[in-house]
Parts: sequence; structure tokens; C-alpha cells
Amino acid sequence: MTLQQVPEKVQKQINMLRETINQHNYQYYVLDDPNIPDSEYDRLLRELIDIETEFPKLVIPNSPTQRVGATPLSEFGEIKHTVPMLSLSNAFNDEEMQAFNKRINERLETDVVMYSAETKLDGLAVSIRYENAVLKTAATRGDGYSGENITHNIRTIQSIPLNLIGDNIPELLEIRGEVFMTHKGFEELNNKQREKDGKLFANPRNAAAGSLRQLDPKITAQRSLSFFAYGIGDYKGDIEFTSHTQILEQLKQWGIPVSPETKELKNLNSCLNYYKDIGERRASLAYEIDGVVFKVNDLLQQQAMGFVSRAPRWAIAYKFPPIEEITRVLDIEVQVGRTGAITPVARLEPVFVGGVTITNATLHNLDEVLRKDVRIGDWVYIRRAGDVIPEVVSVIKEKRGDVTEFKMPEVCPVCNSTVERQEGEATYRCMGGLSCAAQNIQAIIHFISRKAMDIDGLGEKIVVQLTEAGLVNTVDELYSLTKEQVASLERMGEKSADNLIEALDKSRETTLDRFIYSLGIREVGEATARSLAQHFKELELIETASIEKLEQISDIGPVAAHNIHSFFQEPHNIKIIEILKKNIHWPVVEENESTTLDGMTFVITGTLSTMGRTEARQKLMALGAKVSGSVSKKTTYVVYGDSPGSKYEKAVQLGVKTLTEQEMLELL
Ligand code: 9MJ
Repeated sequence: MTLQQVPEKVQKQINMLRETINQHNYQYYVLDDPNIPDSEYDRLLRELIDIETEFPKLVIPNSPTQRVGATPLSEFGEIKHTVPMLSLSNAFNDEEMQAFNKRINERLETDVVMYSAETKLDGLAVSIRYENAVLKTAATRGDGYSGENITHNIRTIQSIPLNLIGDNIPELLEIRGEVFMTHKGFEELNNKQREKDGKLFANPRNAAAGSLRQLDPKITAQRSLSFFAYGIGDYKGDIEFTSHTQILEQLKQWGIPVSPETKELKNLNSCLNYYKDIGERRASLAYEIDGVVFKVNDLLQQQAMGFVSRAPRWAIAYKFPPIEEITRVLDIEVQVGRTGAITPVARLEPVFVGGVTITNATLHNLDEVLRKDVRIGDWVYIRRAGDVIPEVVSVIKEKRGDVTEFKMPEVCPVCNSTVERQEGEATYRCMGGLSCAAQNIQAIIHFISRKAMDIDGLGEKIVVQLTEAGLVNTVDELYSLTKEQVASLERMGEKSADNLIEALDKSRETTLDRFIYSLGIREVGEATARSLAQHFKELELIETASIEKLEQISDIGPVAAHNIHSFFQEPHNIKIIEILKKNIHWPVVEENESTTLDGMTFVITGTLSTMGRTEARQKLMALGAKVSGSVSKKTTYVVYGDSPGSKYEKAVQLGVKTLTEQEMLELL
């Protein structure tokens, strides 16, 4: 068939596919509410690719198939910003926020000022221009007046539409926003880099910057970049905007993703509460933020405020305490963990990071020490994000003076047993096993922890006291402790001893999955322990299971299977478990009783009040549930929030059970 003879039917099918795919992108990236499964989306895209391959003349630059079409550049061109891209003034405490609010009230001669509140994403500011709905160019912020032409890379970011959708499409729309990398995308990228011995990125921001400043768009396309818009620059269109939140709402309607954390607030007090709330949730967000941004919402009021040097007077970034700081490595010591793993730890000159004073940071293993080339005496960047263990990010080589290299000890600093590294493992381990006091103590601490046997009132300090007094060497011995023995410990009163014995007694009734988890088998976390309990139902069957049998369980791989098998072969462990079995009991695991949401499929629809849909999805998935975008007879539950729409109706039609948000929380 010649190219002139494209049947009308084919053109129609192509148009239909492009429109459908763009609509699904909008559902997924803007509404965070996909209404078809990923496999169905892939099928539509595949069909479009197939037709376009057969009829290459019908390919247009903004077809959803054309995200990585461009050839590598030899250098970045320059793009002038028709409206300058300004920066933001900062506030670092409540007083500075009060001063900001006061300046605004005074200049506008009113106390009635609404603010738009947004998270401050820690990524790269970009400007993207659409002409008559079509993405034309994109640039970095640069010096605010001109930036680098990164159109070829911006086109590879799935959540940025190549064509605007909806009504009242403007002749010209320049959107501004932040390109960033989620924690997940960052970890995946660094894992890939590690596998090929490539350069590791220090943080998601650097990874996003490195990915965006690639001359070859194929590399950018492999990186998981995200985007949220936070405003507009140049604009020619019919809609007359009156407020900032109206702009953001309209951008969403045109298919552009906007942060779901954006809110309209009525006064300073609500702004301070917003700062506090987001600060508390900072560590659980999927991406990094370094503060929140408040903008006067009314555009006329914005105009009246004007600008000062290079920042608008109507906006401010209220920054969170930094999570990265510079300090000095005083020493590098090693810690011996529960499984004998020897971890190098940097002892630091105390430094205030992310709201707390840090004196130690993990260096993970010897490979990391060598890769980062951290030496005793070095100045380093320390990072503490949320509740995670602080770590040394990188060395400031320019500041290096007199330094000493770290050497992995040949014998365990606690028990003098040999230290070895197994083939293919990054970790060195003490070979002393349970003859190593450090491993014993850590094993007991794990055993009593909240998610394991949950023995209240028995903290790390008492465990150390009990082992040093020779009263408890292994976990089974906890159950033969007497009140008198406990009371004999230093600083231990009668009452505390009573409470401890009572807590130990209480822990004698538990569940099989908790018991398995408490044994501290390498690679057996809570989820794996639950799978083992659900699958085998009886401890004896797990103890005697072959590696092959263990591997048949869906989330158990060869390494975990091997660890579980060898754990139960070890005579020392068998002895301890026999004693524990006489002291600890659990109910029979019933055939259909499910302590997890394994095998259940959820659909979430509407607006939830206590969390976003993404968070709800993660929570359900963490318990083993599948979360789907569409309702079918196979759906177990449809969770509905405000304005649930068609999915709720379909659930009722099909007789699928529905849950309110509160009911879902109870289930969780
Ligand atoms: C970030 N980084 O998230 C602005 N930003 O507004 C938000 N940055 C901004 N707004 C005007 N949410 C200049 C910069």
C-alpha cells in the first residue's frame, strides 16, 4: 500500500487511540486516579505504536509514542524567558512569617488576605511553553532571564502532557514548576548505577538535575522524573484569572499535574498550622521538600505588592531545618549487629541536622567507605531524612588535611572471633555466632521489640544489664527470670521488676507470625514472617520445610529460603526454640483467617479526608493488598471518599462491598 492510500478508518483509529491515551495520562498523573489497569494502558500504546510503524507518515511529533524521538544534542541552546523567572524570599521561623504577614497587611491596608499554600519541592525549576495546546519549548530557570533549552528532555517526562486537553485552551501558556525525583525513583536509579559501577547520586535533587541536563534524551527517558506545576509565566488566553488557586485548578483541567498538598488558607495562623502539619508528614511524602511556600492568593493584591530585587513581595518560602549539614569525622568505629554484620560507623563532631543533634552516621559497609573515600579527619556532608539513620553522603575533598584511612578489623571487637566476608556479599561478619555477646544482645533486643514479642518495659539498657549480670544469654532464658533476679539489677525497683515479669508473662500469648519474626532470621521481616505463618500454619512444618518448599511461597526468594532452612538446622537454634515453645503459645492459624490483606483487591475513589489516595494505596499494598484502578466482580472492596463518582456506582451495581474511609482505617 502506498502512503497516499491511508484508509480513513486508520486515521480515525489513530486519533481515537491518541485521545484515549492522553485521557488516561490525565487520570493517572493529574487526578491520581487511574481508571484502567496498567496492562490495558500498555495495550493501547502498543496498538498505536504498531499502527504508526505501519503508517509512518501519520506520526506527528506530539503523538504519545514520540517522547524519546529526538537525537542527542551536542550542546544546550539558550532560551530567553519572556517573563523573568524570579526566586523566593525565605523565612526560617514563625517570627519571620509574622513579619511577612504584617508587611502584606500594611501594604494592602487590610487584614483580609487569603494565601495559597504549597509544598516547596526540592528539584529544578523549569518553564514549559504551550502554543495552541502543543508543547513547544522548555527551559531551565538559569539566571532567571534566560535558561538552557531542555525541550528534548522535558518531552520524556511521562506526567508532562505533550498536548493540553479540555476547554478554553489558550493561544499561549507558559507553565512553571519543579521537576523532581521521588525517593523510589532515586533509589532505583542509584541501584542501577551501583550495578554497573556508575556514579552514585548524593540526593534526589542532584539525580534530577543530572538527569535533566543530559544531551541524550534516551538517558533522561530511563530516569524516573516527576513534575508539579506551581504557576504560570507568559499567557495569552480567554480566561481572566483572578487568583493563584484558580490558575492551579485550571492547569489541572488542562492536564498539568499540580501538587495535591496545595491549599487555600485564610490567615497567618492557618499558614503556621500548615507548616507544622506538612513538617510532620515530610518524611512520609513520596518526594523531598525543603519547606512550604505561601503566596497571596488574589492576583490584584499580588500586583499591588509588587517585587523586591529578584523576588515577589507576595510570596515566601518557609524553610524546614536542613537535612544535610557539614561536619567532621572524628573516628570510624565498627558496630556488630544481630546477624554478626560489622558496620562501620562515623563518629562525628556533633551537628544539628533535620531538627536533632547527630553524633554518629552509618557508613553501611567497607565498599561504601572506599567508594566515598571517607577517612578519619575528613569534612563530610551528613544527611538525615525523616526517621532514617543519618548517613555520610560525601567527602569535601577540598577541605582534606591530615587524615587516616579506615581499616576493617580482622577480629570482632566484641568477641575476638574472626571477621569474614562471604562471596558476593558486601558485608563483613563476625563468625562468633551466639558466642558473641554483641550478637546475643542484638538478638534479644530484636526479640523483645514492639513488632516482635512486644515486651513492654524491657528496654535496651536492661537487656545489657541482664546479659552483663549473666542472667540472660539467649532469648529463651528471659522466661526463666525471677522477680528477685530482676530486682537485683542496679536502679531496678520492686515495682519495675514486677512490671517486667508481668510484661514477660503477657508476651507468652502471641501469634505465630510474630513469633517467627522475633527469631530474627536473616531476611525474614514482618511480611515474610506473615507469609510463612499463613502458608504453613504450624511452626513444625516451617522447621522441617525444604528449601524448595520455602521458595514456593510468593515473596520468598532463594536467599531467604536458604537462610530460613539453615536457621532451623542449627542445633543451637533448635535447642532455644524447643524451650521457647514450652513458654510461648499462639492460636491455631485458621484456614481462611487472614491477618493481612493478601489476595484482596481494593479500588479507591473520591477524595479522602485523612490522607491522599497514594498514601492509602501504599498502606493497603504494604499489607499485601492489590490496588486497582477499575472496579470488577473480582474487586474485594471499593473505598470511597467525598464525591466518589462512577466507580462507587459500579461497585453497587456489581454488588462489590464498599468501605468508608473510617472503615478502611479500622481494617488497616
Ligand atoms: C517550589 N519549588 O515548589 C515556587 N515552588 O513561586 C513553589 N517554587 C515559586 N512555588 C514563585 N511551590 C517562584 C518560585
